[in-house]
Amino acid sequence: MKVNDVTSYETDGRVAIITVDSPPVNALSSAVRQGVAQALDSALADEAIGAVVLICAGRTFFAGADISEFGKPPVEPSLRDLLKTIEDASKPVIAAIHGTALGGGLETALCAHYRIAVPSAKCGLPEVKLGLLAGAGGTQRLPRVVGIAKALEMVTGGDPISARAAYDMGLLDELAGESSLRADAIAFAGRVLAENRPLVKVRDKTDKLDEARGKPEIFEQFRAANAKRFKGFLAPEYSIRCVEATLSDRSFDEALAYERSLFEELMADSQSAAQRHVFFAERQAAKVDGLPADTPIIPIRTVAVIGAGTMGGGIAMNFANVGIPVTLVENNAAALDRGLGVIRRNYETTASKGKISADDVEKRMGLIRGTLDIADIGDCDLVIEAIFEQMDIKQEMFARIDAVAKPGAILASNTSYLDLDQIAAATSRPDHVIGLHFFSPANVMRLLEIVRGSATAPTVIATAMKLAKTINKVGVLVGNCFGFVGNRILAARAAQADALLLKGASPSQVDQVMTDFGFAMGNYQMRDLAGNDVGWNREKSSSSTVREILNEMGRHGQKSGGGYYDYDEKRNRTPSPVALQVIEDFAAKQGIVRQPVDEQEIHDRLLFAMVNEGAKILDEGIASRASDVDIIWVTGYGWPRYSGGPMFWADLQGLPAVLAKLKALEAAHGPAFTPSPLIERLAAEGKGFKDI
Ligand code: 3H9
Repeated sequence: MKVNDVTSYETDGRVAIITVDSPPVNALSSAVRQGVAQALDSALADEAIGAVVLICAGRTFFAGADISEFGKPPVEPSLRDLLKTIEDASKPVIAAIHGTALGGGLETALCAHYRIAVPSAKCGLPEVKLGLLAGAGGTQRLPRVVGIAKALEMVTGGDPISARAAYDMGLLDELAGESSLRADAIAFAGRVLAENRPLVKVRDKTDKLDEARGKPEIFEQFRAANAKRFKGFLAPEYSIRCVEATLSDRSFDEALAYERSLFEELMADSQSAAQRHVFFAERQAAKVDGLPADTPIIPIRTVAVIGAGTMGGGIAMNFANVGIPVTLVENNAAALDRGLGVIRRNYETTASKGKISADDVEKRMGLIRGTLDIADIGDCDLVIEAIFEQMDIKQEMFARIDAVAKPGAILASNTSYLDLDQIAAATSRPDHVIGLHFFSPANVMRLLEIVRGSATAPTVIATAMKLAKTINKVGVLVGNCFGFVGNRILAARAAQADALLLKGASPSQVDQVMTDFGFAMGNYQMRDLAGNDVGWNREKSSSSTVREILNEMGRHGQKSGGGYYDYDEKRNRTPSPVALQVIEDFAAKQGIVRQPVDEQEIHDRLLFAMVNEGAKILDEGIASRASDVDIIWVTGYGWPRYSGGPMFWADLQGLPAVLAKLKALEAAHGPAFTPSPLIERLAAEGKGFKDI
C-alpha cells in the first residue's frame, strides 16, 4: 500500500514493513519523514502488528538528512521528532540497512531497537565533512554503542565503517545475506517477537561509556593528536564537545539539547555553508552542460602512459589501482627501470601502512608493463603523454603517437600550461585529442582537469568525464588557455608573491600568510616541493628572475637540498640566507629598495589576484561555473574547504566589497588588479558568482 510518493506499507504476518523509495539516496526529506511517520502510526495502531521493519529501496539506506533542505523553512515532522517517535514506539522497530547508513540515516538506525545489515553496507556520521555534527542524537547515541574512542574517530573523521566492523562493535545486531535483506529482516523481527525480546533503547545504554569515566585526558589527548588535521575547522571540535557531554552531569535530554545548540551554531556559520558548497560543487562538476546524457562512451580497457617520470608513474598507478592494464613507455632502459622502481616503492609504502596487501602490490605491478618501443601502444584505447613541458617536444611526440595508435584511440596530454590545440594539430585526429591534467602526486591528488580543445569530440569529453570517476578523481572540464583554470590562477597569485619578495617580504613571510589563511602549504613551500625547475629551461635561462637565478645555482627545491628554503637530509625546512641574498641582490639590481611588507598586503594581493583571475576565466568561458573554479582549487591546490574556494570566498564578502578592494589594489599596484568586467557587472546587479 502506498503511504505517499516515497513510502509504502505492507505486512507479513505480525511484521509491518515500511519501505522508503526516494532516489537517488533516500535522503530524509520532508516527504520521507512524513511517509515514515504516517506508516509507523498505522503499524502502532494495528493490534495485529507486533514489530516493524524499516527498509529502503534503491541503492542505499537513508544517506542522511536532506542537505538541499538546509536553510529552508522547517517542515513537520522534524527529523528529531520522527526519531523520538521511533525510539519511543511501543513495538520493536528493526532498521534493515544496505548501501550506506550515513548521518541522519545512521541516527535513525540508532533510534530503532534493532539493526540488521547486509555485509557490504557501511555506517558512518559524515556530518563533519559538511561542517556540521551529527545533530539528531548521533553524538550521544554512537558512543553508547561503540565506546568513546571509536566514536571520537567516527564523528571527527566522518569516514564510514564496514558492516562487519559495525557488527563486531555491537552497532549491528545481525548480518543479513547479501541479497536477502528484506526476508532476513522480517525473519529477524519474527524472532524478536517469538523470543519476546525487549525494546532496546540505545539512549539507556551506559556500559561502553563507563570504560572512559574518570579519564577526561582522553579528550585532550585526542585533540592534541589531531590538532594538525583539525586546524581551522570548527566542526571537529564541536563534535568532540558533544561526545564529551556523554560523560558530563547532563541528563540524556539535556545533552541532546546541547548537541542541538552546537549543531545550530555550526549550521549558521559560513564554514558549513562553504563545506556544503564544496559537496555540491564536486557533484555539479561531473555534469557537462550541452553534452547529451546518451553521448557514446569509448570503452577504455587498456591505457598507455608515455614518460615514466614522477608524473607518468603516478598516472599509471591510477589505472593499475582499478585493474586497467597500463603500458608505460620510456626512451631509455635506465629511466624506465627507475620509474618502475618508484612505482613499486610507492605501492610497498602503501602496503606497509596496511592499506593494501602484499598481493595487491604484485597484482598492480603486474598490470604495468614497461617498454622502450612506442609501437607497443598500438592496441591501447587511451594514450596519455607525460613528458617534458615544451611545445616542440610535445608536438613531435604526438606525431609519433598518432602514427602508431589505433584508429579511435584517445590521445591525451598531461600538459599543465601549453596550448592543447597546437598539440592536437600535430596529429591527424584533433577531435580525439584532449588534455588530462593530473596533479602531483598523481596517484594521490583527487583533481583531474579535463581540457577540451577546439576540436575535441563530445564522445571523447564524455569518456574522459566517466574515466575520472572510474579512477576516483574529481574530473572538471575546462577550456584551453595558458595554464587552464588551476595554474592560470596560480600564476596570477605567484606573480604577486614574487613581486612581494622584491618589495621586501621573505618567502617564509608570504607562506605564513597563506598557511594562516588555511592553505596546507604556501607558494614557495609548494614550488620547492614540486621542483623549482619545473618549466625552467637551462638553455634559455638568463638570470632574469629570482627563480631562474636559484635554478642556475642548482637550487631546484627540496630534491636538491635547497630552493627558496634550505632543507636537511630529512627535508626539514629552514629559511635560507642564500635565497634571501639572491632576492636582495636581484631587487637592488632592479633599483628596488626593499622595505618591510605587512601581512595584510600579502593577504590582499595574493587572494584578490586569484579572485580577479577566476572571474576573468569565467567571463571567457574557460570554466563553466564558479563552483568548478572552487572545486579545482579545493581539490588540487589545498584551498581550505571551510572557506569554499576563491569564488565562494569572494561571494561571502559580497562582490561590491571585492570590487572596492580591487580598485584600491589597482590604484596601489597597477593593472594586475583592474577589476574583471564580470565582477563590475555582478556587483552592479547585486549578484554574486553563485548566481551565474
Ligand atoms: C545530516 O544527516 C544531519 C543530521 O545529523 C542532523 C539533522 C538535524 N541530501 O554522491 P552521489 C545527492 S547531514 C541531499 O553522486 P554516490 C547528491 O547531491 C547529511 N542530496 O552518489 C547527488 O545529486 P545529483 C549527512 C544528497 O553513489 C545524488 O544524491 N549525510 C544527499 O557517489 C547522488 O550522490 C551525508 O553527508 C543528501 N544527504 O554516493 C552523506 N546525499 O545526482 C552525503 C547525496 O543531483 N552523501 N545527495 O548530483 C554521500 O556521501 C554520497 O552521496 C553517498 C552516495 C555515499 C550517499
